[in-house]
Amino acid sequence: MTCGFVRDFLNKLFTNNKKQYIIHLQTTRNNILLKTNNIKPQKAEGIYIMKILESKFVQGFIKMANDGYLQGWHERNGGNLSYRLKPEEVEMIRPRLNAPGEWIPIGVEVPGLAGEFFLVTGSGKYFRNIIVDPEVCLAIIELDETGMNYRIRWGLVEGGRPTSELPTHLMNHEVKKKLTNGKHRVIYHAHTTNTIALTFVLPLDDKIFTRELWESATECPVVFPDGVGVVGWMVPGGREIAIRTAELMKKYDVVIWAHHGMFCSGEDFDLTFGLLHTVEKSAEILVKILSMTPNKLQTITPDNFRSLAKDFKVSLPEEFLYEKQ
Ligand code: 2HA
Ligand code: ZN
Repeated sequence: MTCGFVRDFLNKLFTNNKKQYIIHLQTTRNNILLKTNNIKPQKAEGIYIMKILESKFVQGFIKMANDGYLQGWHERNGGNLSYRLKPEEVEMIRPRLNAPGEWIPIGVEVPGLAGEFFLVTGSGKYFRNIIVDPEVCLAIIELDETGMNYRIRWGLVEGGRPTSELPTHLMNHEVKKKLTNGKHRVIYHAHTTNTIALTFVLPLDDKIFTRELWESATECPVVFPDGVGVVGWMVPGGREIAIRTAELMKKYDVVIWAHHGMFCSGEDFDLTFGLLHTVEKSAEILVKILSMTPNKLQTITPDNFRSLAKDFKVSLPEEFLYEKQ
């Protein structure tokens, strides 16, 4: 509300001398950043051309990456993020894309994503630097008509490649695009401390992880009613782990990589960040419980979950509501 008021006020102020200004209000934890410029999006053949860095999806991407860094999930170059652009976003920035370079093999085939554009983090780039120098740390890539190759169309201005987990990101995108009729656009991988810790003490089983995470915070079954999948330790960055993860993404929006981290899929930046945040928060509670005692004195029971499902109108698969010995 305050932001809207400030924006209106500034808009009046800056349009007084007939110059058009675009005003961006970026709120961070401690301050409000005010950025103005006097460049109106150019209109060519009915399409607005935006500066790539000023477009809403790039701003949302950068904010999400920085939020993840501030949570402590992205030590060094840990983690990666990708976003599948909407057709209108591609058209809005197309005149500002680089001339097409060479096609590079992805390493997996994703024909369901032929011709799509993605904003992705760069391999070896640090999340903490994204907000400072997005054009160095990020890339927009385009996929070819076979879904076997990509080329870089923007970013990585000091060189480099897209994330080492590009095969997993793209295979997950392909699965989710199909299953959600194109709704899911964001895939996020983070090195979530507490979830990783749990993979050393809980059996690496979807049913056990889902049930233990659901039990640790009441909101969990409402936020991820389908549960979570778990992949045992595998070499990251390749085709095998991509295939295994994408298989689990057919059933879940959350996949945990043992001793490594988590992958989440969602419609937009808020929902995807919120999903990963909720899983990790629940894992933190469980780590605290297990640090105090191996035995809970009381917990949320299978019947409690059934009541919750009814009131919150979610369906919770019975496979996760087993009686414990
Ligand atoms: O370094 O997180 O899984 C990026 C990664 C690899
Ligand atoms: Zn990782």
